[in-house]
Amino acid sequence: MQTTNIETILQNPKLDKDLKAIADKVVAGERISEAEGNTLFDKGDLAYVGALANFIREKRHGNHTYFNRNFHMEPTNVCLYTCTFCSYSRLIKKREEGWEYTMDEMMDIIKQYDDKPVTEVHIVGGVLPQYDLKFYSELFQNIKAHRPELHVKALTPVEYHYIFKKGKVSYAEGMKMMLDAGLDSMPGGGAEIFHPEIRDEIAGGKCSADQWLEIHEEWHKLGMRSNATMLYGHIEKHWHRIDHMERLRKLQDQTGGFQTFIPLKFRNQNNQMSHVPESTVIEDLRMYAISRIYLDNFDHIKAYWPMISRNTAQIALAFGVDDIDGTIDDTTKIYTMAGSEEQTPAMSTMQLVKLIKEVGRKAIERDTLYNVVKDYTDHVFEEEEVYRGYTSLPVVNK
Ligand code: V47
Ligand code: SF4
Repeated sequence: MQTTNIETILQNPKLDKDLKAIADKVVAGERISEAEGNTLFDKGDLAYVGALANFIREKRHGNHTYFNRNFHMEPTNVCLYTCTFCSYSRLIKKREEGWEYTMDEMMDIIKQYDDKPVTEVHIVGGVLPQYDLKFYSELFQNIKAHRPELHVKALTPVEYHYIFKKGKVSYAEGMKMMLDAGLDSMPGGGAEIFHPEIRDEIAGGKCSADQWLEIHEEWHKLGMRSNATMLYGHIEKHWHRIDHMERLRKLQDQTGGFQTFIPLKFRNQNNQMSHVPESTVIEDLRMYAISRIYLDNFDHIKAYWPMISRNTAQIALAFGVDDIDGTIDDTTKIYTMAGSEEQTPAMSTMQLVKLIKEVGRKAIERDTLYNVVKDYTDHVFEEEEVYRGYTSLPVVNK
């Protein structure tokens, strides 16, 4: 897909003067201010923000578009917190309808991937007392003992804050314990919207913005990497989004530990916010573009395809996005429960590569830390590869 060229934007004599000043800064590689971030939301139409974002994306990554081969594992879909946007919290009252895996059951899931060329397991789920510091330390150790090269990307500050408090250890001590147990990186979840005006209403009770940021900071201090998300498109205003990204940009200036920013589109099925309409595709693309422009110290912007559909993910590659997560193999149902179009979120490597190439980008398989695993530019898929494990596994459990 072809976006408006940045030269066309710059040469437009009718361009608003504030937007012209922002475009000049972007071309010069300068950082925009919080006020200018808000101006982008107020005045920047899709063609304008898309042109700026694509300029930055191509300057940083050319046509490269990254994905990895991963699978998701969720210890439980029951949670004692009551975030209003989440389909898990309602299950605490009807616990028997959910699942709570034991250590053996979780290791069984890991083992189902033994002959598959996945490089990462992404572990995230609800918060329950039995999943404590001891449980997760043992889980990480067991995964590493079984498959040392599998990258463990696990849990968010929501779980860490809970288990460290319960285990009476500081954030710094706790993160060191996780590192020693085998944790390789931290995914970006649990961030939602940082500003208390919104956070208290939709995610009251779980870790605060400062606690979320502090746990990432401790992790970065150990020399380790993590991601950051933002749940947008519900009751927040545009300035809350800029405030959220500003807090991330500040921490990133200090630590440099974030790899990727992932705007997560709010989906309204099966939760207490079903009355809140979802954002339009235009708004989703503007969100990707503005995050690419604002977060000048983040290397990557990711579109999480199960939440926005494959078509929107494809278009997003022209609006600042350079990463579309992975083959995923979601063994559970968090995204389907929240209203994702994807009934069984899994794409084969072949499908992902095709999706990227169809819009004229280069498909690059990466590992979690963005080391290149394979450049698919000239790769022609042989039929046998489909059977050798380049496809995804079917859904393996409940
Ligand atoms: O924190 C929950 C979100 C997140 C809904 O780091 C919802 O690579 C939309 O963080 N509508 C967890 N979103 C997922 C996550 C993630 C996903 C993919 C990649 C990475 C990464 C991280 O899911 C939660 C919450 O913000 N979520 N309910 C919903 N109704
Ligand atoms: Fe629990 Fe996370 Fe859902 Fe909140 S978003 S209810 S913390 S699983």
